[in-house]
Parts: sequence; structure tokens; C-alpha cells
Amino acid sequence: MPGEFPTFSLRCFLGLSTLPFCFSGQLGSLLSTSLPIARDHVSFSLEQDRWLDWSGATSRNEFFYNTLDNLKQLAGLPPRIRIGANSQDNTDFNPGIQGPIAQTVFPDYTQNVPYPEAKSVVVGDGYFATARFLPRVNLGQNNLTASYLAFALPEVKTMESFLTGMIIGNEPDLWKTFASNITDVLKISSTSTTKFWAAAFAGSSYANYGFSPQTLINQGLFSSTPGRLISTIDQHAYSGSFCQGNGALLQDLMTKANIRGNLTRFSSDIAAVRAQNIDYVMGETNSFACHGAPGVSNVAGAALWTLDYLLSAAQVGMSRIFFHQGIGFKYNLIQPVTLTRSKVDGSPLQTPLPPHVQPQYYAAVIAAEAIGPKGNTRISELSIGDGRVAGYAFYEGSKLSRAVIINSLAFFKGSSAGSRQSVHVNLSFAGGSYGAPKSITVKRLDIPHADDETGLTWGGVTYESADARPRGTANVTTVNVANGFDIRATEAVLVTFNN
Ligand SMILES: *[C@@H]1O[C@H](CO)[C@@H](O)[C@H](O)[C@H]1NC(C)=O
Ligand SMILES: *[C@@H]1O[C@H](CO)[C@@H](O)[C@H](O)[C@H]1NC(C)=O
Ligand SMILES: *[C@@H]1O[C@H](CO)[C@@H](O)[C@H](O)[C@H]1NC(C)=O
Ligand SMILES: *[C@@H]1O[C@H](CO)[C@@H](O)[C@H](O)[C@H]1NC(C)=O
Ligand SMILES: CC(=O)N[C@H]1CO[C@H](CO)[C@@H](O)[C@@H]1O
Repeated sequence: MPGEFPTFSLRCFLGLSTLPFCFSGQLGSLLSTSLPIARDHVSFSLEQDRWLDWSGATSRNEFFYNTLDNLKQLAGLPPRIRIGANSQDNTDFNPGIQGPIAQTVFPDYTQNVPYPEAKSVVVGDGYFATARFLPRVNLGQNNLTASYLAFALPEVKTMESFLTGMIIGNEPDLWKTFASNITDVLKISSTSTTKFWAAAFAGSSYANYGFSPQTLINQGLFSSTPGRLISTIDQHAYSGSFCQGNGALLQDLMTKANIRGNLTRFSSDIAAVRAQNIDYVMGETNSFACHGAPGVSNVAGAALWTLDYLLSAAQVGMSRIFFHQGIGFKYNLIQPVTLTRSKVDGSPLQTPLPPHVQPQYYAAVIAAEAIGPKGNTRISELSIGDGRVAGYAFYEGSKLSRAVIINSLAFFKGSSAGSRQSVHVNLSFAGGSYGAPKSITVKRLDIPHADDETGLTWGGVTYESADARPRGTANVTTVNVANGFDIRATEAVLVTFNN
């Protein structure tokens, strides 16, 4: 109902030389353009070859468990997990292999690819059974080989809401389907919880030709009998492929227009899929191929890319976004085991690097906090006339609860502190029975420099601890609504509205 709900606007604050950047955005009814955002919107895609390193083989990997549980504590649900990607197509099943063991063969590592994917993986029934070590999650799963049989094991099957999806082959433009085998084993039917994820596309023509969701729709896939077992279309995408990084590339990655360009290209596919009442997810994604660009994908600026990208994905109608992770990959949010060679160039490490989170993990934390645990959160992007500043409003039901604002101008090591720019944000509220909030609190993602690999804090708290649990004293500031606040270059804030 127009006028029923509060809106707010961000106004330009001109004329102060210390605040050279400003923006304006007059907002209409944000709620009317808002879309739901799931509590497990941020999910993970794990490279299949080293799945046991993530889960733990004989007992749970406490570090990985904690990283998921941190997010569960904020949003009420842990991330979903997809196990798959390239190495799933190199996985074979041997019923003679007992227990949580994988027989793997890896190619030699190189400077560009310090942690290559296995060229051969052979597993038995026990391989996926270690999924019982995760916080109770929904597993968006994978390939053929017959290792899917593990999901029919009693210890796995008894886990409630466990397996929600099955993908046959990775990016199976090349694979004939084994759908009926899997349907038989898992008893997938029109009424079962587990359904197929289809068309795990690495690319799309974005139109009704070639390989695309729109082509599948026009060819009648979803009206066929097997097609009715498909719940979800699964797109895979990266922002490019760069095996060498630099500061300009980092700024490109963070840049608002590039982030939107990489997502809105799927808008026509998403609309066509949703019109069939089929879900649409970004089932495998991250910054750059080559497992990330060194000095770009693994640094703090990538945390702001991640935050803007995952929120923008919700805005274009993607239900969930699965960030791809592999042991030692540069673009990980989480490194769940000790590394003995550099993930940046493959050189041997003098001191092994214990499990740790990377800067991107903070984006998952901020998103979980902004979405919150209520289960009725909606998101709406703020229209901000500044190419470096992005913002999103979060509603719980119809109540404006929080906003995230991101300043993606890169501030690099070696720049003088005095040259760090800021924007000023004033909030104004219009309409609605709720009126302006009495006060707002502002929580900051403090990033010393866009090209730092460590040292971020979220409201004074670090997640860069030995067990991935947050450490430090929370620091949020209460702000008088009329005064607004500044956001520095390379900073994100969460604004909470207190009514
Ligand atoms: C898959 O199904 C086909 C046809 O029913 C059958 O011949 C084959 O043995 C099955 N494969 C597996 C691995 O169950
Ligand atoms: C995707 O982002 C990259 C930078 O990260 C940019 O170079 C590229 O042009 C973007 N692609 C689109 C389609 O906008
Ligand atoms: C808390 O955050 C504010 C603003 O970000 C900062 O100025 C202040 O120094 C911080 N206080 C502590 C104790 O870290
Ligand atoms: C923004 O807030 C500042 C500080 O309170 C105030 O001086 C200024 O007038 C405001 N600007 C606008 C456009 O409302
Ligand atoms: C059952 C089945 O089709 N398994 C396939 C799994 O993927 C590998 C590819 O690496 C095939 O060789 C197997 O036939």
C-alpha cells in the first residue's frame, strides 16, 4: 500500500572539502520492490576431491564446523553445501573401499595453480557419510558415479531435511543423464523433498538458442515427466579468468557497475525460469578462474566484492549463491586445513599456515547479520547515484530493520592515511505509520587497506582466530539520525534501525 511503509533516502552532502564524495538517492517505496532473501542465501560449493578435509574423516573438522556455526548463530540456519565441481567428473565409485577414504591422484602444482584439482578420485560408500559432521545442513549434491548411494545409507538418510538436491555431472553439457538410476536409489518423486537441480550451466546464451535455460524451457523440459522432478536451475559463473592480479584488477572486481553487469546478464534467464515456478540459484561462483587471482581474490577488497555481489544476486532474483571453495584456493572464504605451500604462488612455507578464514568470510558474516534469523526478511537495493557506493535496505515483514552500505573505492597500502576519502550519508525517512527510527546504530567493517590479506575487524571483532570463533569487544556506535555518518573508502557499514 503506497505510503503505508517507511521509506528513507540518502542525501548528498555537498561543500565540505574533507568529504569530497557525495551521493543522492531519492527512494520510492522500497518495500514494494523488495524480494525475499533466505537465511542461508550465502551457501558454499566445495570441490569434491578433498571433501573429507572439509567435513573431517573420522571426527568433525572443528574449524570448518565453527565457521558454519558462526553463520548459523546469526541467521538461524547454516549455509547449504554443494559438493561437486570439476573433480566430481573425475570421481569413481569402488564398493570395495570401506569407510571415509578417498584414493586421489593430483597433477603437479604450478605457480599459477598451487593447489590443483585431483585428476582421479575413487571413493566408496563412506565418503559422503561424513556429512553427518556438519551442522544440520541441506546438501545440494552432485554427480553420478554411484557414490550417490551413500545418501541412501541409514546414517545419512535419518538426518532430517538432509539432501535437497542432486546434480548429475558438473556442467553436464557433455554428459548423458543417469537420472533414472538416481531416482530409483533415492526414491525421488514428485512428492519427495529431494529433487534434481538441472542444467548446471557454465555459460548461457541468455536467450532461446544454444545452451540456456530458455532453450530448455522452449524444448519442453519442465513439462516432461522427468522434468517435473527438477526443482532448480543451477547457474555457474565467474567474473573473469585472471591468473595474475594487480591493484587495477582489484578495483575492477570491487566496482559496482562490474558487479551488476556480471549478474544482470542472467536477468532474462531468471525471469523465464521463475515463470515456470522453478527455483534459480547461482550454484558455483567466485571472483576469477585459476582458483582466484593472487593479490586480488585473497585480499580485503574482495570482501567488499563478495558482500555487494551476494546482495546484488538476491536483487536480480537468485535464491542462493554458492561460493566455490577448494583446499588452498585463493578465493576461499575458509581454509579449513593447514597449508604447507603458499596459496598465492605455490612456494613452500617456512611455517605451515594453520586453518584460517580469509577476508571474504566477513562478507558472509555481515550478510547473515543483515538478513537475521526471523525468516521473513526482504531486501531492496537503494538507488544511489555514486559509482562507488552501493546500499541495500532490509525489511522484516514490512518493518525497515537494517541497511548495508558499501564504499568500494579501493584504498591501497602505501597511500597516506590522510588521502583516504569518505562519503557522508544522511538518512531521511518519509511516509508510513512507523515514522523515523528513534536512533540508529552503525557497525563498521574496518579494513586497513584493500590489498591487506588479514587484519579486518567487524564492529571491533575479529574472526581471524585459531578456532574461527569471534574474538574481541564489540564496538558499535549509536548515531543521531539527523547527523548521519561517514563511510570511508574501502569500508562497509551495517545500520540498524531502532524503533
Ligand atoms: C542404471 O540403470 C540402468 C538401466 O536400468 C542399469 O542397467 C544400470 O545397471 C544402472 N546403473 C547403476 C550404477 O545402478
Ligand atoms: C565482470 O566483472 C569484471 C571485473 O571483475 C569485468 O571486467 C567484466 O567486464 C564484468 N562483466 C560484465 C558482463 O559486466
Ligand atoms: C569504535 O568505533 C569507532 C568508530 O568506528 C572508533 O572511532 C572507536 O575508536 C572505536 N572504539 C574502540 C574502543 O575501538
Ligand atoms: C547532512 O547532515 C549534516 C550533518 O548533520 C548536515 O549539516 C547537513 O545539512 C545534512 N545534509 C542534508 C542534505 O540534509
Ligand atoms: C556411473 C557413472 O556413470 N560413472 C561415471 C562417473 O564419471 C566418470 C567420469 O570421470 C565416468 O567415467 C563414470 O562412468
